[in-house]
Amino acid sequence: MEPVDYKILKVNYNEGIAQITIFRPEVLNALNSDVFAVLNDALNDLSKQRDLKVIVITGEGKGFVAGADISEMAEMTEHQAYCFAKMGKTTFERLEKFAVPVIAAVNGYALGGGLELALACDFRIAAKSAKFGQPEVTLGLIPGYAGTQRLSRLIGIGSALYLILTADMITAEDAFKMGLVQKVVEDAQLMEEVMKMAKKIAANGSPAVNKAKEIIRKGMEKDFKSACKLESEAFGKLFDYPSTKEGMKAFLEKRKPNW
Ligand code: CO8
Repeated sequence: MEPVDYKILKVNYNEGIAQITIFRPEVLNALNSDVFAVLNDALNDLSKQRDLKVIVITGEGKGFVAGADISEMAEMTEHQAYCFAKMGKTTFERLEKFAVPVIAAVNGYALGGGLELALACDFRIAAKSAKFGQPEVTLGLIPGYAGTQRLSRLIGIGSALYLILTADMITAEDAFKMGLVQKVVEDAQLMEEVMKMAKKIAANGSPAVNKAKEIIRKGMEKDFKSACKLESEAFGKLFDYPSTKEGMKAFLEKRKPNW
């Protein structure tokens, strides 16, 4: 797939790894309706790429995403605010359910809707100088892209309440200690480290990787017994894929799998 330049969002594609960069550095990549529209276009295009393995999302400049666009929200009516929240929620849910893993490469401010975007990704790798927070209550708002729900499920109710009620902005190291990010790296190494990780994932059997994501996510919405049943069904289904046999055959023949 050729690089796509939507002006406010750019997509680069290389060997099954798509890098989506939100590109509104002048407002720290704040999310407005146009960003959601092109992000959906980009996801439509990517869903047609048969060799797609991993998506990486990042932001241009010193922000990952500093939240929903306050200048657009400030003028909204109740109905417009409802529709704006719904558009963001639907888009983030799409990322969460996307067939391949989605990694957030958090290069800078991940605030409000920006943190909610990172939460909808499968995991988060942060640059050392990145900052995290849910400042909505300082604006008289609450998180509106499922942040109240995803944050508490990810880091526990106490830490989620602390972050949302105080609106404290925390460092990448503190976010790591809370389990909000999975790894912190030097700023200059962020994309290199994330791409290394993406390549590692891409080198694994992709039906297995994608099934694991699907089952972990679906299982979180079920009780333990039903979730384990889902896992058994998925485990069985994988044996319909040639890559499953190839992975085990390659091990036994002491060679790399030829997926
Ligand atoms: N929306 C619009 N513009 C923004 C945003 C934003 N979220 N964040 C930053 N900007 C703009 C600034 O206004 C500034 O523009 P200008 O140059 O024209 O003055 C430019 O980006 C650069 O920002 P700063 O000069 O403020 O940069 P600093 O380095 O001094 O400060 C901060 C960086 C601390 C990140 C600061 O910009 C800030 O506090 N930003 C707002 C963060 C925030 O409150 N985010 C939450 C927004 S609310 C939200 O996300 C709700 C999500 C759910 C919505 C549900 C749908 C209705």
